[in-house]
Amino acid sequence: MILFTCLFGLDRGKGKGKVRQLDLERALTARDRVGVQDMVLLDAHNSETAFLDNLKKRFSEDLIYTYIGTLLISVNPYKELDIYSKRHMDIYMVVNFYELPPHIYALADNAYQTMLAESNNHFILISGESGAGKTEATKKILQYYAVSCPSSSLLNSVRDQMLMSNPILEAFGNAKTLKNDNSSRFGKYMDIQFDCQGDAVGGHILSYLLEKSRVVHQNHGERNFHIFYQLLDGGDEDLLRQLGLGRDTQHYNYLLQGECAKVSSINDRNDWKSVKNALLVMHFELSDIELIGVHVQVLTEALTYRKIEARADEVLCPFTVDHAIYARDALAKAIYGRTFTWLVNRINESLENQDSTRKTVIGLLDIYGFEVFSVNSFEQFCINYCNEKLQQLFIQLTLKAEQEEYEAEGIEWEPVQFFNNKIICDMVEEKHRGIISDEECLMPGDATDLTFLEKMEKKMGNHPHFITQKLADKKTRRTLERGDFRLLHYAGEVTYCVVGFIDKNNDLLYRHLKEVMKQSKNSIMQQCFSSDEVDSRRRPETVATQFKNSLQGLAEILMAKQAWYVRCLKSNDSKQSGRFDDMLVRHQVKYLGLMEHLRVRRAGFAYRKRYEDFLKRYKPLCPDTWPHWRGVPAEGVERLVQHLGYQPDEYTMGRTKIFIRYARTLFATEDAYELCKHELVAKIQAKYKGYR
Ligand code: AOV
Ligand code: MG
Repeated sequence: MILFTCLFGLDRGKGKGKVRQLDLERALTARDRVGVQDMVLLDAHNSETAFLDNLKKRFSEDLIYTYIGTLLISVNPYKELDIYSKRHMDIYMVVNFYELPPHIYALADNAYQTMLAESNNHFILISGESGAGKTEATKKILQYYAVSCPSSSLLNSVRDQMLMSNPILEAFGNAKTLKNDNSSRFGKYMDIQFDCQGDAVGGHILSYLLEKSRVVHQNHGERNFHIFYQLLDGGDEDLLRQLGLGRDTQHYNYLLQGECAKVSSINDRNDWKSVKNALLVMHFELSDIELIGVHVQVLTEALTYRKIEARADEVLCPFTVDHAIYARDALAKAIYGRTFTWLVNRINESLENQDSTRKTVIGLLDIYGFEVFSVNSFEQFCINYCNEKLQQLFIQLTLKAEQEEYEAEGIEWEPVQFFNNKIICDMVEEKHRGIISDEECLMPGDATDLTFLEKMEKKMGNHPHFITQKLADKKTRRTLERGDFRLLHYAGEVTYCVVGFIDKNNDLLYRHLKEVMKQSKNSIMQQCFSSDEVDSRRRPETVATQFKNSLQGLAEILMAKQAWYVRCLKSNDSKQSGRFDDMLVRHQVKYLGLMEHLRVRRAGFAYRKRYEDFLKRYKPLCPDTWPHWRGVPAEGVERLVQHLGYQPDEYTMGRTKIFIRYARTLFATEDAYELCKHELVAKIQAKYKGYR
């Protein structure tokens, strides 16, 4: 019954015996072909092979989504699927989670409906390695909210702006890497604010550590940020002339290092149009009306560094060429990074909701995924550490919290073992002992990359997740170059080259460059380089420490909200549609802890509600408890579920909450509640008629 409901979304309780029989047969045949849509329903639920088979079966039928309870797995199809139309949105809006094939819209809708019913805050954590589909998933969710939530024409502009913030930030913050043609090079957390009617009324974006070094250097096969190529390809002649730019990317050292200015999957010219349009919708209008268009202004800023290169050189005349190049690069990075921050602030101003009525939010988290290249540097270290933190958050919120809750509620429970990556997070961030404790980098003068490495060796020589050349023989057979260190991350081993660590971590900009920038006639630059900073003699915190603190802040924001998870899996490493690489997927399933999650889910309970809340909502369903139950809430709940005919295996009573094993049980109760509500309303209406 569950199965057939799940597969075909048929109405519960409808239909005649014979028809149902046929449907069941159909369902069983279909199950063979398309697998089960919730891993919890797998027969061999302990088997990783069965788990993978199910994913693969579904993938080959273009069914990229599969649940583990309420967690959504998404396998990147690397092709456009016809499952994201308005029609699809409409269907998912009105039907229960389990009654239709799994979908990102179903998860989005579930979070939204829960937010409305319980007036609390939520977030959707979208994770997976580079190229797995996080950014695409985020966009789909945002579109769902923008298109399908109730609307009043007044608010439409907020929605448009929310949607439009995307192409702008992607243009400035994404780039082609070897892993992904549209790889996010910054972390993004976006709150969507809803009023009590469920209207999207505002938003706010937090951005995390942009990979600035890309502005001045790209590895072979990679590009600078999209915006540069878009501008050169799509910008009209006047604009380019005004900026003193030519179309040919070959003229620009900052754009040609990767030797792949043209990417087949990317149409820079069209993207430029979208970005331009988005900037218009976002009202990028500055006060000076002589200026041609807002967008031009902004982009001029983003690109000013070209002009300033010359200025920097002038200022740095007495320096050696290397020094000048270094200073120029540092300035270019600073300008780009600060302009990006300015851009995010500017977008936040347009998304801001002014009125002070109570709002609830759904947060969307889309960060850069775990990545390993042939050479990995400080940037990969930060990105992978960030993923480590998110995995830790996931573990804390699901595997750990879930099991601890059963224990606290006195429910009989066989603990499920899992790898806790806290040990790796600690290794990175522990005070004095961790990799990014600040002392090394802030040591004036004599700290070099190699002394930094030596210090790490001393501190972490015995750590099971840390290896350098000196220690390599003891711990592993694989050789390491001098100057490399290897971390055993939750998602796999990564060898980092220490060269450049100290410099990138300090991220210093010559003081006089800041002064020059402060004097810029350009108002954005003036905002980016404030007097306070130039005048201040205080040494700023290192990049890694700032990043650590901002991630800590993020974790706190998230912990205060109810979590939903999308786990994105990469189907293959060559961006090919229809190819399901078993080894690759198996590896991801393993390190993401999906089997453990399933185990906890299966042995555990899909839903739980505090006795008071359960009773409050459902007491109209039982004459014993309606309208005023007098007695302990737990007893009231017991009567209520007896009356509803819950079977012993369907629920259990904890200290403060009722735990319901299957989603279908709760859905049936919820349906009964809806029916009862309607009957009640009809009764009241009838009575009212009688009075007239
Ligand atoms: P990521 O965000 O997880 O990587 P993306 O969301 O950018 O990965 O996805 C990479 C590419 O995979 C996209 O550009 C699409 O071509 C394809 N893709 C992903 N999801 C879908 C989908 N649902 N349907 C069709 N194609 C899809 V990174 O930002 O690199 O960590 O830093
Ligand atoms: Mg991304």
